[in-house]
Amino acid sequence: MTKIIDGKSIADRIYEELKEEVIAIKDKPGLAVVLVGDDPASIVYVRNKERACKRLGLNYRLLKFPQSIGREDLLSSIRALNEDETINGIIVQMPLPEHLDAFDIVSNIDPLKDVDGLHPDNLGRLLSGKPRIIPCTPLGVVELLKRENIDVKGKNAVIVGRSNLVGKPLFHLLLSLDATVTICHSKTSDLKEETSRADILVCAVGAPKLITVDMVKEGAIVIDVGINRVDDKLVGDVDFEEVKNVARAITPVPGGVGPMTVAMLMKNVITAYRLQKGNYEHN
Ligand code: BQF
Repeated sequence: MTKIIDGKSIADRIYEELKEEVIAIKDKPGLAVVLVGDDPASIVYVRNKERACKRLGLNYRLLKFPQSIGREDLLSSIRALNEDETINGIIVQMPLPEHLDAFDIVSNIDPLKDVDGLHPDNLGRLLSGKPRIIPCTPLGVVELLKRENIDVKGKNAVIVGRSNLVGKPLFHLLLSLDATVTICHSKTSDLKEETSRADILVCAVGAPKLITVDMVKEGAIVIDVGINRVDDKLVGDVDFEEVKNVARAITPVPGGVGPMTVAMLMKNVITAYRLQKGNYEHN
């Protein structure tokens, strides 16, 4: 029988664990979220992060800027957050408007406060096998596998999607866990051939029903990172109703990887707080 992996209830358990960690900390760690523009999906994500902070008793600050904000104005507010001792984590909500370069903006966050783990220092450390702050979604995926007792060592892990946010960091995380890892993307010549070999298949593209049942090996673990709005409903990148009949385990959308991403952000805020206090016991 197929296991439907309940990301929401695993995230709930993580919140209970993190609550204990927050209680043990003398002051309240704080997260600042920088939101540019008013993309409706971004507004939902930002609200989820605020709720998670409230749940754990973390300080939360939202900085909202118009779509038209210039680079210098945005950077000066980020520099102020870098200097603010009540703020331990800073995230810039993605996507940014066209005229702003995400790499450039994120490179100006203090790497010890970069709780999305996207600063080049943090990405470089992950690639070197010495991670400090790991991007939330990839961290959520491996935490989900760990808590479901899914061993990745020696397995064929196939990732569809090569973004800096998900595919590339996840490649390094799974590699460090001794999986044999393949990344597929829009120019992959035979996607079905690649995905059919996967013991663990992760899809992070943003294309509804990209992964159909004929592309999945019987007994595979299927992790759906995609979030797409179709007819006012959220769906992943995997044709869930079909694929669930052949997979050994599969994550639903919503309620799979999404809640884990937000829980891992909270974990990263606590990690960042400790790094700033000079306590290097983390992850
Ligand atoms: C759920 C994100 C793409 C691009 C930028 C719970 C979230 C989503 C889904 C959430 C995401 C995705 C976030 C569910 C934050 C995850 O129940 O399935 C939570 O809030 N996410 C983001 O901040 O930026 C994104 C996806």
